[in-house]
Parts: sequence; structure tokens; C-alpha cells
Amino acid sequence: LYPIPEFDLKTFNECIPERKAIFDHQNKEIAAALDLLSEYWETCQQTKTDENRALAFARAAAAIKCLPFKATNSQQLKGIKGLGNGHALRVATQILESGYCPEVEEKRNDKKFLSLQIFCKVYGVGPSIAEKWYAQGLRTVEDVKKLDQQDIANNDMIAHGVAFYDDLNRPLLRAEAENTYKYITDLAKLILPSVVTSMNGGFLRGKSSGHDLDVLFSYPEREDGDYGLIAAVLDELNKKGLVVWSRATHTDGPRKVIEINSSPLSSGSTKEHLPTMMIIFKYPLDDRFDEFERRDFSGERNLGPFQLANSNRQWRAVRVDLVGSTNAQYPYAQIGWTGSKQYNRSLRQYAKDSLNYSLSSMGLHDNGQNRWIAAQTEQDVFHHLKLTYREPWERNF
Ligand code: TTP
Ligand code: MN
Ligand code: MN
Ligand code: MN
Repeated sequence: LYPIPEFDLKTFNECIPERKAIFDHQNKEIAAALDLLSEYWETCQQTKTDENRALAFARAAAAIKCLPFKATNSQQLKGIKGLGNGHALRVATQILESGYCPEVEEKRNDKKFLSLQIFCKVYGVGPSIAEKWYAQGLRTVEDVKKLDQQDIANNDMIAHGVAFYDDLNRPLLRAEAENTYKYITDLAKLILPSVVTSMNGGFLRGKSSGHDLDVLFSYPEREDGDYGLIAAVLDELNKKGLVVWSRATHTDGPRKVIEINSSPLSSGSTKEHLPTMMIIFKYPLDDRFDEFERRDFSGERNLGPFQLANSNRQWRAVRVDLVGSTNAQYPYAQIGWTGSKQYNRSLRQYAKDSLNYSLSSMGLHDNGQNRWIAAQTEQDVFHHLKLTYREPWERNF
């Protein structure tokens, strides 16, 4: 049983982002148990300690997803970096030995957790609002829908999240995402023929369904300022009446105009500032945009979110993120918006600890030399990080 042939624990532990995780990995039961504990502490977080528990279980689950063999004996799980030798290993051992972990089942059925989980599925709601609603006595999504509209009307994101709860929690299928992607990027190419686009997020990692569509745009800096192109795309969609709701993420103000000869990575910060348009989009129920886009939606324009959701409509609400990047940022933006979230965390942690680099979706900064490192492709970025290139579908940490 142990040791596993062709598995070298030392190599596996040397560098976490050298690991690979595909969706169809071999230890799904253990990973699911650890993911649930992570979600539990993320959802029910009251303190910094709870938040750290959520992160620790997410790291442990990621380590399990990367194992290149099916674990059959808990001895095989000893000494794995990320899994550790404590709580997460105990959970994994119980699953292995009996297929059952009492703590996981207890938490999975925890009444408060179940309510908070439902609340967090409302677009725009995170753990703190969920906790507030719970404290007010709400328990179900029906309770939320009955909320005195005052409570949610002052936040139009949450108002739409509640009104379109069912639409937005129905998984978005790959075919629907690809359809929407083509429609939106065709529009973008009419505006700026040289634009480069990609469908990122979970779909690029090989998922067959997801919670939204993530579209990344790349264009030359001088032609399009901060929101330039993605604002123009949103305008077009709005003119056609296809946007239910949208919000631009806040940045620290307009990006500095680049002087000639300045760094190709113009931004002075590694914080996440890529201009992003978060959209709730009208997706045609018959999957066909050609006739749909010529319809007259003016009658829907002045309806509030609840009226609109309950109207007799020929579409379903779908979440789309439009993200803008300059050509110089693009390889970094691609990695950042491909994820997974946990994969990104491990990359950034490694870059900082091992190389004293700061990595973000905007670029890579060498803190020792105080300079930005340019890249043309994702492969370049991996090379700069002294890592073996990993395909998007190998980044499912
Ligand atoms: P999401 O669209 O939130 O996630 P996803 O596409 O991986 O999965 P889903 O099917 O649920 O949509 O984010 C897209 C990518 O952006 C994600 O894979 C990683 C990155 N990201 C972060 O790194 N940190 C974050 O906080 C968020 C929201 C996203
Ligand atoms: Mn996504
Ligand atoms: Mn998500
Ligand atoms: Mn997204």
C-alpha cells in the first residue's frame, strides 16, 4: 500500500504551484469533505480565526485534489504540505476508513449554516449580510423575498440578486456561455477590430457548467483608457435593451496616462484594479440572439427588479463579467481570471515567499529590484516564476 510507486513526497512538497489538479481527480470524497468545512467556516465566519480555518481547509482540499493516486490508506496522507498533520488529516482519515466523518455531517446539516448558505447564494450577499439577515430572524429565501423592500432597495445589486435568485442560481451551461461569449465579442470586434478576447474562469478550466461567464478583453493602452472598450460594449448592450443591471467596479481613479518609455506594466500597484463590468444579462430562452436582439425591450426599461423578474419575459437572467486589460497586462490578467481562486492564492504566495515578487492580474513586480517584469504570453509568466507551465485545466485546485 505504501509507498506509492512513482510518487515522491519530497518533490510533491517542494513547490505547491508545481502541482497539477484536474477536475476528474481521484480523491473526490475527501476533497468534498474538506471543501465543505472550508465553506462552513467561510460562510459562518465571525472572527479572523474562522476565516483562517476556511483558508486552511481550502489549502488542504487543494492538496488532496493534486494527489496523483487514489488514496486507500491514511499512511499515504502523512506529511503532505497543505494537508498538514492535524484537523484536516483527521477528517481525511475518517473518510478513508469509514466513508463518513461525523463532524462534516453535523456541519452539513447545521440549521444556521443551511440558512447562511442560501443567503450567500443571493448575488451581492456575503457572510456579513447573511449573518445580519439571520440575526433578524430570516431563515429561507422566501423570507428574504418578503423582506421589507426598504432593506434591499437601497442596494440594487442585492435587490436584483433576490429578484433573480432562481435564474442566477441555475447553472449556466457551457453551450449557453459560448453562445453569449460569441454574441458579446462579435459586438466588441465591431467597435475595435484589433481587440483580443478570451473566455476565462471555470469554463476555461474545463468545467461543463458555471455560475457566470467571464470575458477578458485585451487592447492597446493608448486607444482605450480604463473602461474604454468595455464601457462601449456595455453601451451597445444597453442600447439593445439586453442589460438588466450592471455595475463598474471601483478603481482608485483613472489609470495614469503612460509616458513614452515607461514600463509596459503601467500601474504602480499590484492590487486588483483591472476595470470590470459586472452585468446581469438577458439570455434568450430559445438560445437565439439573431431575432432576440431585434426585439423591442423598451416596455421593460422602467420596471423595478421584482416587477421585471415576474414579468412575462422571453429571457433568463445570466451573470457576465467583462474585464479589460491592456496588451501588456493580458498574460497576467489571463492567469488571474482563469483561477481557480485557490490556485491563484498558491501562485501568489509562492511568488512572494520564494522570489520576493508580487503577482496580480495586472502584472508581476520584482520587489528586490523594484521593477515590473514584462510578458507576452502565459508561458512567459510561468517562466519568470521559474515554474513549469500548467494548462488551465490543470489549475483546478
Ligand atoms: P469567478 O467567476 O467567481 O469563479 P469561476 O469562474 O472560477 O467559477 P464559477 O463557475 O463559479 O464562475 O471568478 C473567475 C476567476 O477570477 C476565478 O477563477 C479566479 C479569479 N478570482 C480570484 O482570483 N479571486 C476572487 O476573489 C474572484 C471573485 C475571482
Ligand atoms: Mn466564473
Ligand atoms: Mn464562483
Ligand atoms: Mn466571474
